[in-house]
Amino acid sequence: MRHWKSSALALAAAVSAIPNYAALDECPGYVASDVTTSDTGLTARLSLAGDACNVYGDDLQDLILEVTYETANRLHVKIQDEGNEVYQVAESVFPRPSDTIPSEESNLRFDYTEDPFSFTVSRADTDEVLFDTSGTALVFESQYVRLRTNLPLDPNLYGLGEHSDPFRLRTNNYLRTLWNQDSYGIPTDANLYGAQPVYIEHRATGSHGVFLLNSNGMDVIINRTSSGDQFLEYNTLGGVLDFWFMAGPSPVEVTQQYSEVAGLPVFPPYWGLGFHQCRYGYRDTFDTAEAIYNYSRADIPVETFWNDIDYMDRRRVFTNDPDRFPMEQMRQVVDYLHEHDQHYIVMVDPAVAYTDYPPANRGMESDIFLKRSNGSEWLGVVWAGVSVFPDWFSGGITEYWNNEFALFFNAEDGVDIDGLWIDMNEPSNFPCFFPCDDPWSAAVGYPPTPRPIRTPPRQLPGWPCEFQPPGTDCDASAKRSESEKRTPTISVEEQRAAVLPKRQDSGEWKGLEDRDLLYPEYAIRNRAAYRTEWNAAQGGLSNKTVNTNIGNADGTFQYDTHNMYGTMMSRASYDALLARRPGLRPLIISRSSFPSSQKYSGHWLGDNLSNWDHYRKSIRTMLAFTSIYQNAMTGSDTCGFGGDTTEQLCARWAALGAFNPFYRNHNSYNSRSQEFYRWESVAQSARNAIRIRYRLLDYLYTAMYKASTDGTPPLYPMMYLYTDDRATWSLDLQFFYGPGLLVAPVTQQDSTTVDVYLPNDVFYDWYTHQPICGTGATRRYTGQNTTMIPLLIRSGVIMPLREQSAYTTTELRTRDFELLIPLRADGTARGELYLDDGESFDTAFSLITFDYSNGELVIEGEFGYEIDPRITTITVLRSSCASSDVDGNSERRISVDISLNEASTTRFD
Ligand code: MIG
Repeated sequence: MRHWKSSALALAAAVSAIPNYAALDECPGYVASDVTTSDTGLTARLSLAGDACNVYGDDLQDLILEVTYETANRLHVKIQDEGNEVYQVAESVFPRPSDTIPSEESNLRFDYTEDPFSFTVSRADTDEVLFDTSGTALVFESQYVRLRTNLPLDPNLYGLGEHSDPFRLRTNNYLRTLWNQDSYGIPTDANLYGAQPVYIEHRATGSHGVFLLNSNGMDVIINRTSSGDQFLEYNTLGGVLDFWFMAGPSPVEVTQQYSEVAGLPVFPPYWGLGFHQCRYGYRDTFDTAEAIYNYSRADIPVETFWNDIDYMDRRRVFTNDPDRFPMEQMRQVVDYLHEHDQHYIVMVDPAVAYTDYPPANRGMESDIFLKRSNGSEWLGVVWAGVSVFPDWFSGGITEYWNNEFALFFNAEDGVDIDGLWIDMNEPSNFPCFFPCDDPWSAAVGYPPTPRPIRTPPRQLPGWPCEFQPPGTDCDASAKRSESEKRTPTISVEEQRAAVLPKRQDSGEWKGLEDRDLLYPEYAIRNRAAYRTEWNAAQGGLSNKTVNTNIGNADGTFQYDTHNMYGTMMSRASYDALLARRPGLRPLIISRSSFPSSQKYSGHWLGDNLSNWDHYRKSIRTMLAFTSIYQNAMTGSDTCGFGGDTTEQLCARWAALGAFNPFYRNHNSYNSRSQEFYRWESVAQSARNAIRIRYRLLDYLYTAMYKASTDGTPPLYPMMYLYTDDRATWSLDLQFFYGPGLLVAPVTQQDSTTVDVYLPNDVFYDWYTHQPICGTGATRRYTGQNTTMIPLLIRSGVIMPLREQSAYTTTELRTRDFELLIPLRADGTARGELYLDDGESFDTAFSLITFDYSNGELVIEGEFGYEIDPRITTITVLRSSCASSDVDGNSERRISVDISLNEASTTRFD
């Protein structure tokens, strides 16, 4: 421990948002020596070039530079400490690629200057510099690492999440903190639930990407110097500089190249792409069953029903409320859903109630919870009251987590879930005075007294008397609401005394010793730390989370691994779901994320609000996840989570949500009910949009398959498809759903108009099939009432559609196909279709290509999965936008009977 700060200093540090540049200017930088070049890269020693500046910790004397040309389009540059002690992300959590190629085969080139050390990454063919650290000293200290790259003025930068800022980032005075945080209301200019230290820069000459594998808290600053020079600067609280540069040159290629390092997204089961209904506040099984029934009565397809923490007994994970969600009733609901080809999902939180109940007791016996230095469990406060937190690094965690899932989610006598929702895994910890040394007094009120939601139609055991119908035995229910306390294994005094971190194991990559793991001198701008006075006064990193000086079983500390907590929970949960249903692809939706979490879970965008601003923002944040961070299965809470939605907003959002890969209506316990059947216009909008989504479901499924095999994004921001058209570079209110469908929702309240930017290309209206000649200008869509959403078909992309929609995806899979063939000006179009059983790993599949030109449709590919449905209609759309040899615009519908089990060629004259 260097020293403890007075709280006044901590306050000053917490609110100072930017690095002390004057002090950092004194830092000597490094000088390179012992350069060894090989076929595939180079290594060098970097030595501190002068007197240590020790601005935010101690300067490290000797560093090692390692440069590896990994593929033609991927370059790895790593700067780490010579002693191999500085914390690095464990290989077991994030395995690194081991590819190498001869440097002369690379499209990227690494160059360096010895003294002071700096480097550039350039395009090998054009010498264009993409990354350039010259002019600003590298600072590598025990608790602070700074690296700056010069950039062209006003660059087009995307990524660096999770945030709700515009898709194209601001370039002036912009600071993005990466530190996972429970973020109700998803404010802009703030760190949110996940950390995604990757960006894409787009230029007229092409796109490239930069990924920094570092899980420490950091501020990334994009700004200009006083003399107007543009830069991007990493300021981390530790870790090493572990960069991958991706050459692109298209944005799609950049993100594909990124997936080779960070991993490909999970391929969700087919049913997972159906519509999901959820809410916080279904207060019992009857309430849940009623909503399921009301959906079917309103004829709005609902594929999956969800229950939130309401089902738990006093909010304890792996329990059910014996009165409101008794097991036999839960099982009836689940049976009913399964009998109707529908599905069921519930939430699991990481924190386990520190009370005398089996999941806590078993966890304690298996020693899998995070601990203090004195060996006692570290206690925080979450929904269930005083809680302990799983240590995902502990040796017994897989067995523990698998076992809890096997027991509670047992198909024979438990809750037979089909998928999983994981929340609070930043991890979130309720306010407790920091350091959190008396969780019992902080836990007063948790688990919360159930709140009134609506007037109660039936008795609610455990609820206060005033919310019960007449005649309720209030004494009995009051008894059950009293939460039992576990006798703490240590006293409050001992908790207080045990604030020193446990001494870490020595060894590679575990982290330098003697760091201040609670109050690092450089204070990242953690929103929870600086937004409210209380938080500021309490210091930074550990607010609303597990104390950062708590050690993990592998000898690392939360200080270094915090940002990966949710990802490790996703991985453990993925394994647990797989163990209970071997062979079936798990569907998990997680709130927290980090590079590689996409290998295990999809993501919802957290606690947005039911307002127009958040409706609009849902698009840009979704695009960043699906199209940069490789998290294909992403969506926001349709109709909004917090606050009360309105009929108009919910009608619009029902349609927009249908074009999120993950489509779920969810809201908060005290918000007005917003199931789609609650208003006729919303119901109508939802029916329309779901019908379109379902007719296109195989097209989406094919896009998700591709995402999971080669990283092709399932959604395309406009600039991904029209990279040369500058007008597209900043667009984030319209986007492509798959490669061929342009979604352009009305985005303003009380408006029925939307201006859609159409690049120079041929489009067709989805509804009328009328050709629309894009000219690089906006086109106004008027008269769009709240049940409508403008959709345009991009010419050239053949879409396989189901002839009809259905109530469930099981029924949908029996429908025949229509092939929609929107011709380019040159009379050609191509498309793809992936088919399999919809849920198994390593199963028989078909991957079919459709190729249309000169009036001939060629169907080829692999035909491993046999299906009965056939192509029964071909619809060819033709325009005269750019071609003189087509006379007039035309649509041709032809009845056909073409098998999807074999190759064929069909001529249409
Ligand atoms: O502190 O489980 O983002 O979707 O409904 C709130 C209750 C905890 C936050 C999630 C939200 C969920 C809620 N959870």
